[in-house]
Amino acid sequence: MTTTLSTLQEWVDSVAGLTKPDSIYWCDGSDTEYDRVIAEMCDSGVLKPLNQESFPGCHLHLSDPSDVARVEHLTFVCTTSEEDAGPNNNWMAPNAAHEKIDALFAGAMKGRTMYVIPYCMGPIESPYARLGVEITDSAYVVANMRLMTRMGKSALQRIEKEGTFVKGLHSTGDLDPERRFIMHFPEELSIKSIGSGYGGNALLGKKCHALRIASYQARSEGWLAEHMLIVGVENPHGEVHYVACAFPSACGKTNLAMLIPPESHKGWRIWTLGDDIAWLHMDEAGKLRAINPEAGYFGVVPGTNEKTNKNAYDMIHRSTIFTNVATTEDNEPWWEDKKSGTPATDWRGNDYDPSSGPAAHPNSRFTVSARNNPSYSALADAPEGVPISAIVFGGRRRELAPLVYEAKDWNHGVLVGASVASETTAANVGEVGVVRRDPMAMKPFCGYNFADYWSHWLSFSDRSERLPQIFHVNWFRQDESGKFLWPGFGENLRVIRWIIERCEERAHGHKTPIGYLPNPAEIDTSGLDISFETMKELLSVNIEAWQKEMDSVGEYLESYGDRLPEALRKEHAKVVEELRKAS
Ligand code: GTP
Ligand code: SPV
Ligand code: MN
Repeated sequence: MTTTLSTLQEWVDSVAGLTKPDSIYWCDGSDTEYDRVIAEMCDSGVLKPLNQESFPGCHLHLSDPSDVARVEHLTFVCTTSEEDAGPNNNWMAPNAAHEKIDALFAGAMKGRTMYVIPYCMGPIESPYARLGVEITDSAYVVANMRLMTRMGKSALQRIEKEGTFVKGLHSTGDLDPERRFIMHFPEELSIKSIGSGYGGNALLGKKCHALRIASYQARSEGWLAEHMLIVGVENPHGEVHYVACAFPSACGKTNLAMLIPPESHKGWRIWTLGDDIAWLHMDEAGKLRAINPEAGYFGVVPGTNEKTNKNAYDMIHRSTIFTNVATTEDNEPWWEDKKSGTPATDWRGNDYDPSSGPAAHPNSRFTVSARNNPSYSALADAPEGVPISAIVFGGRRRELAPLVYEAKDWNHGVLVGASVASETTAANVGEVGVVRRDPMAMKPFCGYNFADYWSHWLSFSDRSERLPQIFHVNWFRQDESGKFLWPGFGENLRVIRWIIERCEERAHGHKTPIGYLPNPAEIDTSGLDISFETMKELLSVNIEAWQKEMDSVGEYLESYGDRLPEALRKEHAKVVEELRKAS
């Protein structure tokens, strides 16, 4: 296979000239190709088959121990003007960045195969879908892209028809963290990534394209590319509301997207459309519609069990790639909180020794096709996407943030999103458990200046009166002993129900300075072992603590200087004033 599109052919030729691969292979996306690539990786030791009786079609990949997560400190947005990238991004001038990274790419594929992967982000027939081509020397990337995107022949056909595509160049390089860079050139629609084989750094269709490059494009074209799950919630009458939720990395998107309703919620059903990324477009009626640009999940493994997330637990028992989990004597994958089996070998491939840390890496991942998910919604393939009733922001906050509250209106909702803070997790290399600002859960992923991004969000209220209502949730409040106050997981449906009832104007709530909170009786706790005191604590607003929080939010917003939209400053001032009155 080659291509009739000369710009594509010329780019492939020039990359081959620079990287000097032994051979070039164009991916067609077929099952035969997938099976062959997997078999080749098993031969070379990159993959190991897991127990094929209990885990048919499942394989294990152990990465280099220094290459287990995203590397925000090595991730750059290379716009002509530094201001366009904003204080939220690392920046390098495009010419300097190309020079630096091309020097690392020179000869990087010697002795290796260069794979050309045409892919489509979004349903192949969707007007909202976007195209890309990733060139990589990693067979692991090929297999993952096959599971995560619509990849191969049909994507190439659309690329040849449209002529426009995002150019992504990736090489595993020598995995030396000193020679690792993830660079984005939004003005050129291109990405260059070297020195890492890890998901978010190497599967360029995902965070690099579908968020960083796409958010930049979305701004000038009037849509939104967001770090959001998309879920359909069906009530016992068969009515379905679609909800899009932005939580930071490793803060519960995959879990919420495929939750199993609690026993007490007979007749409720959950339909998964996406677990990580949503592209939101306004339709002619002024409704926001969402598509999931991805076709598979790259999910956190630890914590997944039959109680917390049975759908995920079941779906990763076949045709799944596991990265950096432990294994049992029987060669089954094992991870912390799996609740069955014992680890024999850890994620480094050593005999398991509890004194050397967790058996599975805390950021170990599964890669699996969305079609494996028992709660998969066929509408994930609908070209026009689904209408969104509610947008929900959230974070991992031991203290302060209540279980749920609703913003007063769209503009206040933008402030709520911009104020999101969350404890850092193992999804990025660095310290874990420190609270940092993560606006709209996009801190690592917004491809341009956050101040401009908030202006763009605010602009939607001028364009429609039928926008989704905006909420904030926090599943992660803890008591002094570190125990979670809220049971979470499937029980989160109880909170989602209130959110939907607000959208249907059926729940009253009460107004507080930070927004509308549920009246205690409005969250159904039937069948839950939770005290009235705990619910009261989860649904209270500590005025003094919130005054401090809003001071810190104000400082953060002001760090964006002149570009900070005045309307956001005004929303902040309004909340500060209401808190003052309430104190
Ligand atoms: P990314 O893929 O990194 O974007 O993460 P994500 O937002 O999809 O997070 P995910 O659903 O994988 O959850 C991350 C971790 O949080 C897992 O270990 C879960 O078990 C845990 N978790 C998810 N939901 C809840 C919840 O409601 N309560 C508690 N206590 N933990 C949760
Ligand atoms: C995240 O870190 O938010 C992920 C995993 O979803 S990665 O693809 O590595 O970005
Ligand atoms: Mn994510």
